[in-house]
Amino acid sequence: MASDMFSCPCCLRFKFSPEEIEQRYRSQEIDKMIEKEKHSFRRQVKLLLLGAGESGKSTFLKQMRIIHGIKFEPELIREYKQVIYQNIVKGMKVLVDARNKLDIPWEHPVNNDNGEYILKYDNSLVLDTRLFTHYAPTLGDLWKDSGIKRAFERRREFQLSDSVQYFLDNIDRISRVVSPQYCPYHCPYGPDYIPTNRDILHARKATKGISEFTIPIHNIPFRFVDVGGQRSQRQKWFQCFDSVTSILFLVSSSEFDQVLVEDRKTNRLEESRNIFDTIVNNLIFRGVSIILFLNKTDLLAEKLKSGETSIRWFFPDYSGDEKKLADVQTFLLEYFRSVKRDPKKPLFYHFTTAVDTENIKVVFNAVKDTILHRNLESLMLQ
Ligand SMILES: Nc1nc2c(ncn2[C@@H]2O[C@H](COP(=O)(O)OP(=O)(O)O)[C@@H](O)[C@H]2O)c(=O)[nH]1
Ligand SMILES: [Mg+2]
Repeated sequence: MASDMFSCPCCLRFKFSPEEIEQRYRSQEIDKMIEKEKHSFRRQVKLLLLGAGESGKSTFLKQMRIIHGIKFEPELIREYKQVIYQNIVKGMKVLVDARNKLDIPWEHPVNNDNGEYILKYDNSLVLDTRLFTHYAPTLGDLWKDSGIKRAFERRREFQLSDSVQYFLDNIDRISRVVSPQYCPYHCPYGPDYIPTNRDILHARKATKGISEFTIPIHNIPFRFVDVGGQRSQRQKWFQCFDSVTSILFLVSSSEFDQVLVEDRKTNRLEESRNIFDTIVNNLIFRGVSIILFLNKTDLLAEKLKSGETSIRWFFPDYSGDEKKLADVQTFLLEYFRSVKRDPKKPLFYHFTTAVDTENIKVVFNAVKDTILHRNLESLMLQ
């Protein structure tokens, strides 16, 4: 009440000198500024991306850039191009090696020599455009061979990165090089292949250490913290555990029939659930909202459709329809939800495909609402 009276210019005129009025105005402005500062400080949102290796944490962060219009810098795009070249050649080496070990016959015997040639590629060599385009026709021929296709179908028996199929299906586009004299724009290097956002989303490079990226969303800084997920990287996680608003925990839901890269024997889903157990039941995160992403829905759907594997072989208590996506998803959700010890702690969840921008747009909108709503609730309690 009192402050309303003071702010009314007509009343003030009769009580105070012009200097006093000016001073009061200035102090009111300062109060407002302090209030605003306090508010914006409290409103910073820190999101921790957690989950086992290859669950999709870094891909989700790339989507945050894409969705919020923050372009990848040209230098970063060049780096991704290298990563993509590496993903393809190393992926084909794994497939050729697996074909040999699994004793699968070649469809075209000439590919025996092609395979040997690719196996000789030394992983430490820098794969520049020149070297990659040299390998490209051989890679294309090998990918068409039914022997390699069969090895690919048996990929759960060895370690193959999930994006290899996407890149090999796109090898013609990725290996396109126009030599300078043929470039219609006469540019010095020709309009060579430039990775698209979709290609960048599929590029796989294991995260080492901790990487952060802040994006202002509705004027609130959203600080995303991405970490390495493999066993050797996890001891670094606790360094980023303070002042967390929300944890986005990613699970690769298509991995029910795969084993870990780290020891080649532990079931990947089991490992993922053990990590989830230590996070969701951790007292440090008592007031932190935890959002579970059952990711790689596209790959899970494909796997179930292929009929080459069954969740029941790995989880004998599965009682749903082995081919039905919704049944498997319900089972997986329960598999994770059941480790949560505090029944009062809410668990939010989404079925996601991190490489699909439209899907992540919808999911992130819902996540944002959850986070801001919960943040508001906790602010009101303070
Ligand atoms: N098809 C498909 N691939 C995905 C999905 N999420 C991630 N990937 C791919 O899986 C690989 C591992 O993802 P990444 O984000 O690096 O996992 P991280 O170790 O948790 O950071 C990358 O090649 C991604 O492109 C998904 O939902 N569907
Ligand atoms: Mg990562």
